[in-house]
Amino acid sequence: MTLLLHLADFNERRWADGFQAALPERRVVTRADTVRPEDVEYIFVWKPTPDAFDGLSRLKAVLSLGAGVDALLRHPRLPKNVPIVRFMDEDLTQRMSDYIVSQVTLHHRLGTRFKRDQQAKRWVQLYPAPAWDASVGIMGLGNLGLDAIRHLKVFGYRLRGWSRTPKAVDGVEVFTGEAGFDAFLQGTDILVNLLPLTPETQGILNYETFSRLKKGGLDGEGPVIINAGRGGHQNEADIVRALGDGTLKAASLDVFEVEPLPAQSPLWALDSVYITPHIAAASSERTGVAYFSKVIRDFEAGLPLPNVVDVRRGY
Ligand code: NDP
Ligand code: OXD
Repeated sequence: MTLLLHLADFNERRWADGFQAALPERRVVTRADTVRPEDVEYIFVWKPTPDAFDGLSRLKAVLSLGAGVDALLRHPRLPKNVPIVRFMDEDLTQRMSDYIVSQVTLHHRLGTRFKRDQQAKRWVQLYPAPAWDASVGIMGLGNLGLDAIRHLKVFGYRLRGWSRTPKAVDGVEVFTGEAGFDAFLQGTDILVNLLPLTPETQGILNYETFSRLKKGGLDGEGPVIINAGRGGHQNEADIVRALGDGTLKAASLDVFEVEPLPAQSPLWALDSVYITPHIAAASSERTGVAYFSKVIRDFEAGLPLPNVVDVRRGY
């Protein structure tokens, strides 16, 4: 069995050494090694090049380093009928919840307002309302959305959630699909995006969405958005416009339409925007190797593949 690593932006050799140690009985190769494509049974990918899958005629599974598979599903030569296993693990999930909690608490405690006061050397004792006065709306109630909710609950926030199919989540007011979107937005002060990028969710963070959010919450400093999904969810021109006319008061953005965010983007200069370079939840080498080695070992032993992407649904 040969496992081929195809990782842009990552040190393929180091990951390969990790896999080789975890799977000593298998052959683990990188793009720098010589390999016959027909020998490859598993490919572990991040940002595959156009020829990444060429000649891989005996592929058993595509293993995605990313938890989000939008780019992979758009690959023009992605093999059909080969299952795709996406990364899902505690370490990545915890990091994402850390990010969400840090940004929600920043905005609830009026971070932008006090930053501006500091810059102006202004001492104004505005006391932020308690957490239960702030309503946090999570778009996407999957692995990451539900874990963020679990962490936010401890702080006492009023929680709302939005998903494609109906679900019950303890302590959370849940809204479903197109029909529930407006009501979901109308009661939300802090909008958190943890959706996968699909044709249905592309561009969902737009001016129309922002203008439907609850007005005047967070002591008059809301509404705000936090996007840790994908850059394709947001219309950046609309974010700039909404921040300019007060429809939005602040935005935390981890992902962008174009990454790296171009130097000429107006977002860089806005003091109500909190930019991080797509680092909300990295996949760690240690947990990634452990997770995918187990996936391969279990599958070879006859167990089903976990976390298989539903290609028709797009996530
Ligand atoms: P999941 O697949 O576990 O959950 C997706 C959720 O989104 C589900 O609740 C699903 O609804 C909901 N959803 C999908 N389509 C729609 C729709 N059209 N309308 C309403 N709800 C919808 O994904 P994860 O939680 O694991 O990950 C979410 C995304 O986070 C990833 O796809 C990736 O893009 C992003 N991500 C970003 C990272 C970063 O560093 N910034 C790191 C890791 C992931 P239902 O439950 O009904 O199916
Ligand atoms: C992911 C990511 O999808 O890092 O895992 O964005």
